[in-house]
Amino acid sequence: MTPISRRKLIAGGAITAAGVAGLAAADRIARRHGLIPPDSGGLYGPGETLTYAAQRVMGEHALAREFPRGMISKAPFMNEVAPPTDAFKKQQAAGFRDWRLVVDGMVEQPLSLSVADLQALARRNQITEVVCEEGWSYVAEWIGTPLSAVLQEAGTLPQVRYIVYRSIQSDWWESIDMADALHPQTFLTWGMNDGDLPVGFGGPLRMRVPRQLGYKSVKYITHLTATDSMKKFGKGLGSASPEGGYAWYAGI
Ligand SMILES: Nc1nc2c(c(=O)[nH]1)N[C@H]1C(S)=C(S)[C@@H](COP(=O)(O)O)O[C@H]1N2
Ligand SMILES: [Mo]
Repeated sequence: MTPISRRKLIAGGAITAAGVAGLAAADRIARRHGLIPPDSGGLYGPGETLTYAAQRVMGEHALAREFPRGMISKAPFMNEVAPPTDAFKKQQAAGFRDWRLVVDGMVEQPLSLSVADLQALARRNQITEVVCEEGWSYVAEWIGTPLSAVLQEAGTLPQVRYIVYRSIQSDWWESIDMADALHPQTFLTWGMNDGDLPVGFGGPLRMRVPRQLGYKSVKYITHLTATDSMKKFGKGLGSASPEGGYAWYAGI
């Protein structure tokens, strides 16, 4: 991605000018620099492009807020998910020994990793907030393997622009751009608050993208795909969220 200065964006009117003219200018500048989200063609396209481009220009490397240990929520809100299938329960009974994360697409070396493989690769922790678009949030410690370590292991090709991640729930899949995929706080999480990641919170493996809304933090991750285009995934809008009316880019 071409680095573009904040000044250039302001000069182009993206930040200062409100309204349709501003949006059109932002759209032009964003296109020139490749800062177009996959859902830019939809109803809210120009707005989505403005949000994404402005966030990327001003804060590609910004960190999500981390909290002191004393602020970890005592009763974190567990969002309801579909009841686990028999196949999942069988895996759970076996301690998720057979759980595999497949890494494929535009990589030098496709991978199939167990949770233990991930733990051996790298382990980090962060105390960050899950923020749901419905208005609630909680703080927890997340322990996991930075996604960047997995991508480095697989060797993503230079033309890769997005990492697609899928779960055992076919309607819960997402993608992020490389700025978020390589961001130090983006984790494949297998631990929470000093223990294993509970099933209700996405165990044995959950994506944590603390710079975006909770729906980007998909539970029960099984599959990563590196790609240069989102056109061939689902309806081509980047993830399941825009198909249901939510933004692909959900920065907070
Ligand atoms: N596989 C899967 N991942 C999911 C969801 C889901 O229903 N299924 N819900 C998402 C939404 S909308 C939010 S806000 C968070 C909620 O996380 P929590 O259960 O830890 O509170 O998980 C996200 N990840
Ligand atoms: Mo949510």
